[in-house]
Amino acid sequence: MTQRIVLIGAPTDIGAGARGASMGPEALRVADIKPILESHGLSVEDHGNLAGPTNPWLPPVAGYRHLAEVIEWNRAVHDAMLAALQAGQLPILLGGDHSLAVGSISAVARHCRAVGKKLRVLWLDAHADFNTSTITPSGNLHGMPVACLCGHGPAELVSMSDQVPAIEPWNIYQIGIRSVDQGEKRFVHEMGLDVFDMRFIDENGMRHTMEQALLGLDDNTHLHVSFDVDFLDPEIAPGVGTLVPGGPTYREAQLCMEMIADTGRLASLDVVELNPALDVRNKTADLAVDLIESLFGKSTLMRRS
Ligand code: 6HN
Ligand code: MN
Ligand code: MN
Ligand code: MN
Repeated sequence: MTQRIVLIGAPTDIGAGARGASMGPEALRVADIKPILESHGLSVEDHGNLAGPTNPWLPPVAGYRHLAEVIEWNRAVHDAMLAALQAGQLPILLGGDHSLAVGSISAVARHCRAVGKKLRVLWLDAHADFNTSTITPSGNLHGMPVACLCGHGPAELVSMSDQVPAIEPWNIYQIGIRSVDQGEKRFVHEMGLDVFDMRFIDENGMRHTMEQALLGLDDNTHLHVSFDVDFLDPEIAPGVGTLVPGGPTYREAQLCMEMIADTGRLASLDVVELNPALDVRNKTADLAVDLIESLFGKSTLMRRS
């Protein structure tokens, strides 16, 4: 059966600390995400962009910046992702900043419970995104989606799925982490998240890291990948708002995507935090699309099976 991919654009930087991720969906289209995936025999429908409030660019209030607007955007994302999943499609969320993963993964978790599937989330990111209003250094909600999904955050975001918490911490595996705030670090340990940080990848290699992160997947597992483009080393991916040195190289990132593709379990995807205002001739968008190609099995064409 051909996978039917649906592209869902969410052009907003409402949860970020820099403006510009709102242009992410268009940059990915300019990088030919649709024809490139189609060139591998995949069926791809572009549903265009969701609508939501503009960015008022105000300071945080009670530990949250733009909370009302973040909630509104996430409701739109949740509904669009859920509709695609219910139609048997494979949704790709074109962000937008990473706060949108609350709506996206809340919908995926809701769908998995409805159809009796197990959920595994791979969180590819330089950051743990596990802050709360009391420990955040910035008030930016893109630093909080994982905490929200695990039940810690504003009620409207925490209760976006059919159940609180939307996901259990042991269903989420973080890869590439290298920038975690002080209070956030304690909270990550307390909640028992599986974190494959850059130290782990340095010591064990990407291959062993991915073998661990993909261990135990079966026919009944829905694999969701939340791909924050700042996962990648800034040398190869400058077009993001929060550059953290020491990320995966081009080859390491390719291997990560290829090993996910090999499982055949990928069922939904977020591509977030791409910031064209900070990019160089759309190079980071081109790279993101190149990696997404691998995520959908490009390299298997070069191998004998
Ligand atoms: N992202 N930990 C920092 C904060 O402000 O909470 C950075 C978060 C970055 C979030 O890149 O998705
Ligand atoms: Mn992130
Ligand atoms: Mn990040
Ligand atoms: Mn390519």
